[in-house]
Amino acid sequence: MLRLLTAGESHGKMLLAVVDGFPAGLKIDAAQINRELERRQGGYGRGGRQKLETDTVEVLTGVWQETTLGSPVTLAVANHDSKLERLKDVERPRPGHGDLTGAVKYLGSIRGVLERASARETAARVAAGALAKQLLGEFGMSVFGYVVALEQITAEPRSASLPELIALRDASPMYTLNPEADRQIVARVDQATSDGDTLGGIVEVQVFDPPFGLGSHAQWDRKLDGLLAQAVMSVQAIKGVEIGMGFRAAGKPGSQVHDEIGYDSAAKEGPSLGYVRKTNNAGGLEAGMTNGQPIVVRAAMKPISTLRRPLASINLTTKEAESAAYERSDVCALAACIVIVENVVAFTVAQAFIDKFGGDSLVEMRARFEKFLELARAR
Ligand code: EPS
Repeated sequence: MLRLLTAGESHGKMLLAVVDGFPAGLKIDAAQINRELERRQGGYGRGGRQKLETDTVEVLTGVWQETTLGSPVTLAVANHDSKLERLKDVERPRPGHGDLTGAVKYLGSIRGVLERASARETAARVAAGALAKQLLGEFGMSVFGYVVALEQITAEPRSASLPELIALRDASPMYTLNPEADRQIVARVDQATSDGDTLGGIVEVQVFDPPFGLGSHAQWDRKLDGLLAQAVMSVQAIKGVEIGMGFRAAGKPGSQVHDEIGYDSAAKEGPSLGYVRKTNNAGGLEAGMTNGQPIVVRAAMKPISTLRRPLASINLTTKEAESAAYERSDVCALAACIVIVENVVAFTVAQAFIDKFGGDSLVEMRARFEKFLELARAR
């Protein structure tokens, strides 16, 4: 079983990810983890914090001669802006943040909650997801995410080869696949910046070439669509998750939703095992199991809850009406959001992969993976 715990406050010493149950025998590429961390810091509309940080990973445990041992892998990302002990408490909770709920629940300070509720925690989840991507890569899978809408502006994705799409996304200020939409998006973020407001949007992730049979129909908490929804919904500021056609499927008849099944023996050696589909409205998941098509997950990010022009709130001590506190923040963190969701999806798929093929060593996993494919092709 692959598990992840993260620890750390936004302005504490560091963020930590403890990855337990990661197989032995994978040569870790720390530069690839750093590239994901760098991508998380990017995108148009980010705040001042990202100018202070250059997130890089330090692998503290679980590795010998750059190769995993099967023991817990601890990944650390240091905070340069580490000043928690000097920071004062906050009195005026921000609507939409964890300030009020956490201070009441823990009978304590707002500072003690916001430091952990902050999206800075996602640096640890991205580091763990980047490690998971390396494992998925060993079995031919790739995970690719992009922004599809900012507020009301849609950025329709292009179709091209994966390397071309990656280059297009990485050149985009909002990590979209649509340079025309980018011009409108940049103008809208500039407008929100001068208004003291914030913006959200929609992101989409695809996992290419997953094998058949990840997840299970047999029990509710083993269904991979449910596990993906939980993991993605837990990302800060996410308010909606869809698989494949998602909410749009509710507005169509079954004949326009379900992906008709064909067989093409020429595709037998590929992830579909020859069971081909003309559409992928199911987003690669039927009855909580992968069906050999790409996994497609979409998520809706609300606008960040820290507004430079603050909303109405109260003073938590006096209970008098006051406007909410403002702390340095982002106007739009949608580009960071897609990097986070991409890596959270990668980690969840790696968990399902290890459930199916075991997680002691890469060598054993590979043997079991090949055997399963051989048996499934003969099915
Ligand atoms: C973030 C770091 C934080 C915020 C943001 C995300 O740093 P600071 O609070 O020092 O500016 O910029 O966190 C929030 C949006 C939030 O609401 O807490 C990061 O590294 O992603």
